Amino acid sequence: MVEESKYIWMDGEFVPWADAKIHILTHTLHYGLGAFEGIRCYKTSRGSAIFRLHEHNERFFHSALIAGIKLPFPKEEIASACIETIKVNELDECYIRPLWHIGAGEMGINNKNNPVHMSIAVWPWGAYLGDEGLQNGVRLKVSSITRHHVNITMTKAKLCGNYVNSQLAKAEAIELGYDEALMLDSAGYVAECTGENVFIVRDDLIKTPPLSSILEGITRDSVMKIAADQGMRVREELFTRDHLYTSDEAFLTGTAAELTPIREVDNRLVGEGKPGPTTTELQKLFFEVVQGEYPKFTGWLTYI
Ligand code: PPE
Repeated sequence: MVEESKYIWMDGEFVPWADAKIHILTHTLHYGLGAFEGIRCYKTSRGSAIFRLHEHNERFFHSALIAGIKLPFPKEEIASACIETIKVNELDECYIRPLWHIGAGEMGINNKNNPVHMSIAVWPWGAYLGDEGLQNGVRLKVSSITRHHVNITMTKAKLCGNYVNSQLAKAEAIELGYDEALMLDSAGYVAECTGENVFIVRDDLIKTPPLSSILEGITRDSVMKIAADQGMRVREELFTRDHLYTSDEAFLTGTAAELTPIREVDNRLVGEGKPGPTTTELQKLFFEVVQGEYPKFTGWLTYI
């Protein structure tokens, strides 16, 4: 169960957690067009700080732009509402979930006459794929479900409906006893997981799939920049599942999953079946960055 906080911001007001309800004819509930963000706020030695708030907020508004939806609040107000929501809930570390959705009004596919609502919920959220996964790596199964094609549902928007595809893949992987599903794109190349981007390390070269069919992950971008700053070689390139099987190391990135090592794919050990040196180093640096301990990237933190 999600750990309840005190208040949820809904259309400009703080509503007690238990009262944050919506109507059953909410358009998004029926037809899936809405979008969310996932952001983390970390405790640092100088107080709590939101990691890359500006970039998440930008993507939140881009999701609306892609969907052709006009949002009722300006970007600046949503950024300050994220900060205020953490403050009223008196949390020093949490996950932040902004969401816009289309409300009740008319029924039918046309959404143009229905109101658009915005909300921000926050709650404490530990290691997304478990503490054990974060430390020792997770086990993946290549999914029988193909990841989105760019021209079916556009993959750069974090649309609620896009996660039906993720849920089908996740359920299949969990039922088969794995931690997460690895999804291939419509051409058969490695795309991403149900809620994370994928990286491999091979002969001292770090590779991640290009932005063609995946979500433009903000953690992905952060890790690529941290690696480059460390003088590591990073390249965006399409690769196949067998290239992943035979890589030296592999890991996942995401706001919820942070930087989680991959120890096994389709019952084949990746490298030695435990987090490799590059993964371990990048994970350590990533946590330094989010805690404001890596001087070059302190600009990514918004202190609250
Ligand atoms: N791909 C997908 C499909 C995805 O959902 C996420 C985030 C990422 C990549 C990584 O993006 P970023 O967070 O910007 O690095 N998934 C969010 C949802 C998790 C959930 O279960 O809810 C997240 O990590 O917050």
